[in-house]
Amino acid sequence: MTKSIMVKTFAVMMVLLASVTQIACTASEQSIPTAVTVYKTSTCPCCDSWIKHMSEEGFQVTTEVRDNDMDRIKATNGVTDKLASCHTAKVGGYVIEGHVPASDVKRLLKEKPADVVGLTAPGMPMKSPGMQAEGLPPKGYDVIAFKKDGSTKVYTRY
Ligand SMILES: [Cu+2]
Repeated sequence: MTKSIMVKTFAVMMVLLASVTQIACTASEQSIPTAVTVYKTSTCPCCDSWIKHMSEEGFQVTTEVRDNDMDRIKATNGVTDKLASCHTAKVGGYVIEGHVPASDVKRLLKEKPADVVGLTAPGMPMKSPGMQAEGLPPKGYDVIAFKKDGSTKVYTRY
């Protein structure tokens, strides 16, 4: 009798342990930070603010200061003058130019469009993450997707 209760208790404990382990694994899979490399100049405070925004949104950001190399980095990543902003970032094989909200980067990485090179917020939109006070919503600009064939389309309108 006692032995049977012990066996049952042990079985219940194993089931509980298994489900706890499963929950823990699921949670850690979801929280693995996505690596982002950001190329910027040393004199760009708004780039640093965007990096902070991305870090807070769960990305693991590596910063590369390239004071004399930004034109070449943009050119080799398909960022034309018309598409250009301050910093240029690489994440999951995509190019992220300028003050693109983290939510758009997350959507891009989820959708994984094969024809898209990257996203850009051309220029320096005043109401974008990194350009305005923290926590305010993006407003008054478009995030543009630029494609392998050279075409562009509006990805998100703010
Ligand atoms: Cu900027």
